[in-house]
Amino acid sequence: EESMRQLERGIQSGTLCFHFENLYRRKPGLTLNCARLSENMDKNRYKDVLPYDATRVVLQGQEDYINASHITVRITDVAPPESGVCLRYVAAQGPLPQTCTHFWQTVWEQQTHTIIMLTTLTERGRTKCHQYWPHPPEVKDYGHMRVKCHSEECNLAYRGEERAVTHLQYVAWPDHGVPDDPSDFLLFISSVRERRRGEEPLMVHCSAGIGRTGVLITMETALAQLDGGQPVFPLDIVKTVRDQRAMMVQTTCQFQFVCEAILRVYKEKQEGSSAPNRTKTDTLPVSSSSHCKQLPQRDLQRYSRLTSA
Ligand code: PTR
Ligand code: PTR
Repeated sequence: EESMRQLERGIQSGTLCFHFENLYRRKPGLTLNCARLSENMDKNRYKDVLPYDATRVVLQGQEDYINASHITVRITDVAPPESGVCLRYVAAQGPLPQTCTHFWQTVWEQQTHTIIMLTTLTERGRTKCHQYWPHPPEVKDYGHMRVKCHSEECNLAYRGEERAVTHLQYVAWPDHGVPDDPSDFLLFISSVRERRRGEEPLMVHCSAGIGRTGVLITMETALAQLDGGQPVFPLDIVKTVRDQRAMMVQTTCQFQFVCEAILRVYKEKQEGSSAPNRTKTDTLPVSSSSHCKQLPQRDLQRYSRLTSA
């Protein structure tokens, strides 16, 4: 496939990374006014990582600001049926103590049933994300939301609707870096892809919501394009995503990692189709969540119950 030959040449010659480094980090002409309002500044974890006004998630009610962006990527033409024509995300920063309520409000209002967390709570002694879910067996209220761990079976006398939310956490990936094992990361992405329900957005966050979150979105998009028999141009994906949230995919290493992972999946697919009886003993991305469970030290899954009063 032509785009894959281009990709391989681009990786080898270094031109892809060169173009990546020359791509704008922020789309010119887009404003960040709401994020910069004085009453909203303490809702931003990093004052240099802000959502565009055009794509920010607007909360219902008076206080409508959260550092989160709607991201939609089109898989063009023929899409794999399970993922729809578009992949939708809400890309967010790791919640702060004062923004946990807004975070759960977003989960509720954007009707997302999956939260993907790509950071740990602390890295090298520094806080990267506030723990926004209750310690079991606690049940905790965040504004009008009540959150409890699914494994705690207690019957809540709480009016209103209840939804199950799955929380997938990848714990082996420090900020500014790349996952320490591409195979594990690809398995993690397969379990993310299994969570797709039509065009419901997935909630994705890390600490700033740009580096690791950008890598995950770029990777899932590329895999959906590969599955749909579409050409894959990683730089175009990054550009599309940066037009919706600035600075997505933060470092050249991260971009290079994505490019190599895409090429690897493509090659493994090709080998797989030319030798259909080959046993897959190595770590191919396969659509089975059971693999995820063999790697308890890398991913965590939590099932939470979210109720709205
Ligand atoms: N100080 C700038 C501002 O907020 O307007 C921040 C900024 C960051 C501006 C990145 C532009 C940026 O894109 P590039 O790195 O491509 O110039
Ligand atoms: N100003 C911070 C820094 O450069 O360290 C912002 C920042 C933090 C940017 C973390 C990206 C970060 O990584 P991620 O988006 O993967 O959490």
